[in-house]
Amino acid sequence: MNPKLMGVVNVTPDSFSDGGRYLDADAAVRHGAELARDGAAILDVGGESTRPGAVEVDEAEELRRVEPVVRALAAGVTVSIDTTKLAVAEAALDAGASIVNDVSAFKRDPEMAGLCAERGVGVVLMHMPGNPRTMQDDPRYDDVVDDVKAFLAERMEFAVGQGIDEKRIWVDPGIGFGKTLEHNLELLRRLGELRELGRPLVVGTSRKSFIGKVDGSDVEDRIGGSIATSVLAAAEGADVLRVHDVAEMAQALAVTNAVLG
Ligand code: HH2
Repeated sequence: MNPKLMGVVNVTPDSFSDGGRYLDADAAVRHGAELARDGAAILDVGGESTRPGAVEVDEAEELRRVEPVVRALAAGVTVSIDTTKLAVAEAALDAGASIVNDVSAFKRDPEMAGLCAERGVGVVLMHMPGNPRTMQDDPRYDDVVDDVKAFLAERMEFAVGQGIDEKRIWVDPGIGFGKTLEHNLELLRRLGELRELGRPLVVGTSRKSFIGKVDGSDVEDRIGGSIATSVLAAAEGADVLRVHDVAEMAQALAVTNAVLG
């Protein structure tokens, strides 16, 4: 298994896992460069936390946070911009980003699809019911895997309808977004079913609260669970793993591959 690692660069004061650590642009750039050295093929730069209940960041502030970081990092590595806002995506693409990672799958700002089509960039469409403020209010599904798959198929159809080349779309089940512990575990267990969408799969379990729900761990103590779930996701066919701890993840994959031969 040879998934790409997408290293997380959060330029935020309030991200659930690393909020405030890289709010300063220089610190964020240094961190991103380190993740690239550790083996990240893509750096995912975000200026707004999407943790449950997070307050929405004003567009100008989000832009101010991410633009210099994208510009510096994109000079040496592939950068994706983690945003749901058209203006932020546009500025990040101007600064050198080549992938738009929209956790709302173009629902918050449908015009983002046109921008991505026009620029010919890659897009990540992720499943999230509603928005981060409301998504954890009693999430329910008939069958979580079938429902997520149908949602992603519909968003792919929308994106293609807006002129995006289907070959540029990656899909993501949105682990932790509007899901109970059991929903997250079932999605991971049956991840392979999402391959039927025919597009590369992005999976982000890193440091998320469902890990803490399994063993009571705090956010800074979830590397073991992050690695276990990411390796299992890769075995189920994940093509991109979105992780904070790139060096540890790269080692886990190298050793897994050595054992598997
Ligand atoms: N998870 C987070 C943010 N963006 N994008 C994709 N495609 N998939 C994910 O699973 C995903 C994502 C949440 O993690 P993090 O960035 O660490 O936290 P926060 O949103 O609080 O900044």
